[in-house]
Amino acid sequence: MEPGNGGKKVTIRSARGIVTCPGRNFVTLKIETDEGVYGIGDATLNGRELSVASYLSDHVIPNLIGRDAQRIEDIWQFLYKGGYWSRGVVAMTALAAVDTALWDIKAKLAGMPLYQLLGGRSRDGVLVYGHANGADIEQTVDQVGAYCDMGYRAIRAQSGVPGVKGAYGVGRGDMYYEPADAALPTETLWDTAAYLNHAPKLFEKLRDQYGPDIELLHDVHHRLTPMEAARLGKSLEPFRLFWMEDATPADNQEAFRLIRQHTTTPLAVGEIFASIHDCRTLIQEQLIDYIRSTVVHAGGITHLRRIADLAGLYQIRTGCHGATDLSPVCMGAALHFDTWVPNFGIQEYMRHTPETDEVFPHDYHFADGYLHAGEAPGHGVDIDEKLAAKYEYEPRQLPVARLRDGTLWNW
Ligand code: GCO
Ligand code: MG
Repeated sequence: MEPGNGGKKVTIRSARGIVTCPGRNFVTLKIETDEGVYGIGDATLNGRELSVASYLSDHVIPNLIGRDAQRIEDIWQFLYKGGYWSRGVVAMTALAAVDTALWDIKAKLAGMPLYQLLGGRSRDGVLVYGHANGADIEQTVDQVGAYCDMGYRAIRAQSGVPGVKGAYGVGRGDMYYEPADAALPTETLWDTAAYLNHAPKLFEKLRDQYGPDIELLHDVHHRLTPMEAARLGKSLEPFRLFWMEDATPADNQEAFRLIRQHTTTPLAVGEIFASIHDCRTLIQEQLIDYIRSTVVHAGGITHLRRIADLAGLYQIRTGCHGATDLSPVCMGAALHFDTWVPNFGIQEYMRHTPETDEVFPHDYHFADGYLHAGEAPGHGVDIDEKLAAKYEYEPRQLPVARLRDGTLWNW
């Protein structure tokens, strides 16, 4: 197939969702064309994987067969407007998978890495942040040191909170963090007072130990009210965080006005957003500094570019979500996006396990605190279907959190 192909139709011949569980569940959409070129997209929604798999097989794939794979925008609009009930995260994750697979195909047909097709390289490497966590401050401080030794220039730090069982972000073991740990939600405890008392001590210790230069990040994970978040932001100002993430639930975007009035600690939000409408106020009122939306949950490359362009008008930078429940396919596509996007901030990089990496061979690599997308045509990630078939789906859901009096809280 010569690049460009003179506008000849490239027909979608077949498409299928592939569910696999190499230690955790992933859903991958594979779209095949009559030219023998195929593309893949991540369709994983942690704890709701089968909902997206059935949305794809029941409602999306029948609409793809026979269409021209090159008509990415038209297919995006067809699936978005044609879905009618458009903006839910299941529909947008399914749409994202289609979009990612079609961009993969188009770049392969053009014979170039996806970032070239988007507009070429804007940076030599993609700054990433790793995840240091520990049962207490001491362990977490040691883990930050281990990530410094691995060459990370930016590190998220999460530690256990005295008296709080199952504090967010503290993994089992020191490398991989996977919160979806049971078929039904694990109940965890939350205690805001204990947390607000504890968090500043962690970052004071980190600055004492590692000095002012290493970039430190923290994820509050939706746990605080706006004024509590303002208080935490103020208490962390002496320790110069790169960002304080998900400080309060962003269902009410205007809540961030309250935080903004009280603290200069940079704010990041958006990993659970499914469309530009979920963050329009946050962006247009400059209530945040980084938008966390990513390829797999926010409508794919096509929609994420629109979010990034809006954010760029307000000097807000990207900070794509990149936890282990986003597959290497999403990571690969995100890295090409990150390599191009002008208002790039940082990319989350939670390493996948060796089993996962085996199922999803890829050409991106880590070096000296940066991830580098490969030069293979497309987004550079594939799926080994035979190997994937060996890992049966396992029912898993994300935890819930309760306060000490039993009140159901934000996890
Ligand atoms: C992050 C996220 C994750 C989520 C997970 C949910 O900042 O990486 O908050 O830790 O909890 O992606 O599936
Ligand atoms: Mg987060």
